[in-house]
Amino acid sequence: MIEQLRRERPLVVCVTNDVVKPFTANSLLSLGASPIMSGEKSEAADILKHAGALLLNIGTCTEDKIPLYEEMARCANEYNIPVVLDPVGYGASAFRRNLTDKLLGEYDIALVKGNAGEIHALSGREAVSKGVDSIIEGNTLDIAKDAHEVLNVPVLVTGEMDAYADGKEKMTMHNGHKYLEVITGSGCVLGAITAAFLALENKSDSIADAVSLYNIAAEKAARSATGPGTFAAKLIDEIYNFKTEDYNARRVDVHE
Ligand code: ATP
Ligand code: TZP
Ligand code: MG
Ligand code: MG
Repeated sequence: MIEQLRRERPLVVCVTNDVVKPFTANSLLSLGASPIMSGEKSEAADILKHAGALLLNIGTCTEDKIPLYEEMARCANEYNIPVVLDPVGYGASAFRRNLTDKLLGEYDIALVKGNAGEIHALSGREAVSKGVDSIIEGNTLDIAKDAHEVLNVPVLVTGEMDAYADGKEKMTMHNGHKYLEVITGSGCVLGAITAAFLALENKSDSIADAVSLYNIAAEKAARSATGPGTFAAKLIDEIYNFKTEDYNARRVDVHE
């Protein structure tokens, strides 16, 4: 799919947080996709008309931006474009919970992705996030399956072991590097990359391909990084240089 992606260069509309916009746009460009960041409700229909996917990341959303998120979701649904929702900090505040619950309740979401604390709380369990960081120890596959059962949408839970659950597939993915925990936006960027893959084909393989590519790129970047700063730059290089053979050489996925 990576070759198809580089040929098709799908447009990914990103309504995302202020912390991660350049990192997200650079990662999508390195991948071969075409990013546009937007914060303007009145352009939703115009830009989504040509888009392959929409990313909604609530990381720095404010009350006045709720109509923007809703209009983007509405237009994407109208045009049948997959929507990836990243409920950043879901457990951290009532504002984040109410916004996420509204988006999930009123629009078709192709994928909810978040860290273990966010998705655990999203299933109606006790909120165990500290700000945007997960502090939960639970098994990500159990958390993904639980959330899928409650929400009835495909769910990706990230962490040292990533886990995915939809109506047909339950699986874990085991690539990645601990440097991803110490750069801000590593989860947010993965949300954008899954959106780019879903722009090509909306199936569970698309998610697994996206997660594995990103985490294998991270493993390769970590080989020559001297710390989180150099790692972040090398991660973009390794996304850019990723080859199909890298999957064969390093990928570790386990299907239930
Ligand atoms: P948090 O804010 O809690 O860090 P997040 O939204 O940034 O959450 P993560 O769960 O850190 O998201 O996941 C982001 C990426 O980092 C995913 O690709 C995941 O596989 C990877 N990752 C996270 N922790 C590790 C780890 N300890 N080892 C390997 N890869 C990891
Ligand atoms: N604060 C609001 S959004 C954000 C921070 C630090 C970025 C979170 O990024 P990630 O990828 O979820 O760690
Ligand atoms: Mg993080
Ligand atoms: Mg996150």
